[in-house]
Amino acid sequence: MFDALKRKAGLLVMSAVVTVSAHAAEVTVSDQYVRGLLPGKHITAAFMTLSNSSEASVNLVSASLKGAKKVEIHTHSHEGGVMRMRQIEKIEVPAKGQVKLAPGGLHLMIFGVDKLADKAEMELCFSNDKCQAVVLPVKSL
Ligand SMILES: [Cu+2]
Repeated sequence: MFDALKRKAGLLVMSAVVTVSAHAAEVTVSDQYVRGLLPGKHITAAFMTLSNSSEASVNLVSASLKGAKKVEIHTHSHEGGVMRMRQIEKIEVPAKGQVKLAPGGLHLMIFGVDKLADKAEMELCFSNDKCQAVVLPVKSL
């Protein structure tokens, strides 16, 4: 009887832990980098892969970079044969899927940055009200 109770308590604890970890980190960031500033420029862009391990899609809704005035979510689209950038409200990270931010496609446009060291600190905020800090190496082209 006592053993059975202990086993049951153990199972309850285990399932609680699993639930907590499933909610903790839904989006993971990989392959992230910021493009180094060109001489005299104050605008650059950040790229990364966002992976969602949860059963529900999550949107990236905002980002900020330490030392920069603002960060906008951008995409590229073809308009009359010309590639143009435009601002969008969010990037959807599909359930159990991933989305790549890469040159020529989705990116985080960084405005008003005077200098970049070899690493940049960014904060990403998601539609589930969670924000996470990401360190991005700076890559010069
Ligand atoms: Cu852009």
